[in-house]
Amino acid sequence: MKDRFPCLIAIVGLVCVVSGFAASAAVKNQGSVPARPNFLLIISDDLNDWITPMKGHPEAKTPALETIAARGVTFMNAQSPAPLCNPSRTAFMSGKRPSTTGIYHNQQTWMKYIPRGLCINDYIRQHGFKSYGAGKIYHYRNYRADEWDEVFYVSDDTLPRSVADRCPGPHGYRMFTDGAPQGPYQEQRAESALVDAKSVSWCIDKLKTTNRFFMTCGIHRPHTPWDVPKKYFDLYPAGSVALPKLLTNDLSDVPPAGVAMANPTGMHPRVLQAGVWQDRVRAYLAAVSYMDAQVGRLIEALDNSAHRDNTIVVFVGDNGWHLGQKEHWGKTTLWANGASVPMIWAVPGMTRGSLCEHGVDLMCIYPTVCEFAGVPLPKHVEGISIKPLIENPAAKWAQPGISTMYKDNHTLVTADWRYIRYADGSEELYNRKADPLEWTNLAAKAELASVKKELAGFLPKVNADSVPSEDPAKKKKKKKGKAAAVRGE
Ligand SMILES: [Ca+2]
Ligand SMILES: [Ca+2]
Repeated sequence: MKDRFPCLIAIVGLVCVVSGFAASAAVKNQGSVPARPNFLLIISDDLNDWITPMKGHPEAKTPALETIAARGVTFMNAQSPAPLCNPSRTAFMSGKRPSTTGIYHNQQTWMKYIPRGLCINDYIRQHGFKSYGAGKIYHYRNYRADEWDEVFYVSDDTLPRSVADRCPGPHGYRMFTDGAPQGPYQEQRAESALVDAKSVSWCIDKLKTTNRFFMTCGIHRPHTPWDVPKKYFDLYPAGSVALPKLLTNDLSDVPPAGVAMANPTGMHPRVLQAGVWQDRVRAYLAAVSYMDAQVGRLIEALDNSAHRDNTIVVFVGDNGWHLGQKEHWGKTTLWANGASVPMIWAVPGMTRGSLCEHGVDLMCIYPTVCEFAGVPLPKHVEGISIKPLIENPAAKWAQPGISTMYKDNHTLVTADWRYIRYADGSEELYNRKADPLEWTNLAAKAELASVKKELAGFLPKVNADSVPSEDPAKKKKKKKGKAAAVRGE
C-alpha cells in the first residue's frame, strides 16, 4: 500500500470522477397521501453523497437506499442545518436554527437552551402519535428521555472515549487520523452484537406492536470508526477503489476563512504520509454499506408489517464528510462535501423514484411532517414544508437550503448555485451545474453580483452568540469527583 501511494497521488486526477450528480429525472408525483400516516425517520451519521441514489462515488453499494429512492424523492442539494452532529441534529429536531439558538458546537448541551415540549418527538405526541427513538438521534446521550414514549439508547462501544484509547483493540478501531491498520478489517463480533443492529432490532420489534407512530432510528455508521464486519469490506476491492477527484491548488481561490475550515496542513498530509488514503476510502465505503444493510433490515420489516402502506419514510444524513477533497478530512466545512446531506422522502401512494435538484435543508423535516400529519405548525419552527416539492420535484422554488458553521458563517444553496459568506464578509460562489465539485470560486465576477445579492437576501437575520460550551475535561473531573465521593474517597 505504501509503495503504491506515490503512484496514486500522481494519477489521482485520472483515477475517478466523483460527479456528485445523477441525471436529472424530475417526475411529477401523483396520488394521495395516506389519510393517517406514520413516520419513520432514519438518520445516518456523517454520511456524504456516496450512496447509489446520488452517485457520489461510482462504486458505492447501497441497495436499501436504492429501494427507498425508487419509492421516493431524492433531494440532490439538501443541506445540513450545520455541518456537525450536535448543532445539526438539535436544529432539525427542535425546529430552531443554530443561528437562532447559538448552538454551534458538539460540546453544548442543547437541553439547557431549548424549552421542553418544542422538539418534534415531543410535540407530535400531543397530536395522537406515539414517539419512539432508537440509537443516535440527538448527539449521543444528549436527549430528554421523557420527551419520547419509549427510547432505546446503547452507547456506541466501538467509539473510544479518549485519544489515548484510539489504538486498534480487540474490536478494532480505524480513524482517518490513525496510522496503518493492523489488518484490512478488525471488527470480529457477530453483526447482531453491534450497536446499529441492536437499534434496528428494537425498532423492528416496535413495528409489530405500535399504532400511529413517529419513529426515529439513528444509525452511527459511517461515523468513525470504520471497522465494520469483513463482508462489507469484501464489497470493495482492496487497493483499487476510486479516490475522490482533487484539483491541485483548489484552495488558492478560497478566502482565508474557508482555508481555515479546510485546515490543509492538518489531516490530509498525515493521511498521505501514512499511505492510507485508499484504505480509508475503502473503509468508509464499507461502513456506508454496513449502514445500508441495517436500513435494509428495517425497511424489510416495515414492508412485512401492517404499516407498509401508511408510513412515510424519511432518510437523512446529519452532515457530510470530506475524504481528502479540498485537502480536508471530516466535516465542519460549508462546501458540498461538508454541508450537503442525503435526504429521501418516500410517501406511499405519492412518490415514485424521482430526483429534486432544488436547494433545501433539514429544517424542512419538522414542518413537512406536521403538514403530512395534519397537525398545526408550532410558531417557533423556522423551516418550511417541502410537501410541494415532494408532490412535484420540478415545482418553482425560491427558498435556498442553508447551512451554518459557527457564528455568522453560512452557505446558501439552490439548484444552480452555492454561495458562501463567512463572518468576515469574504465570499465564495460556485455554479453547481457547471462545476459540481466546486473548484472555481466565482464570487469576484462582477456579472454575478446580482446572484450573490439575491441569495444574500436569504441569510439568517439573527446570528446568536455561541452559548457556553461544556468543557469535556471539567466534566470528566466532575464525574471522577462524583465517583470518588461514592467510593468515600
Ligand atoms: Ca455527524
Ligand atoms: Ca478552487
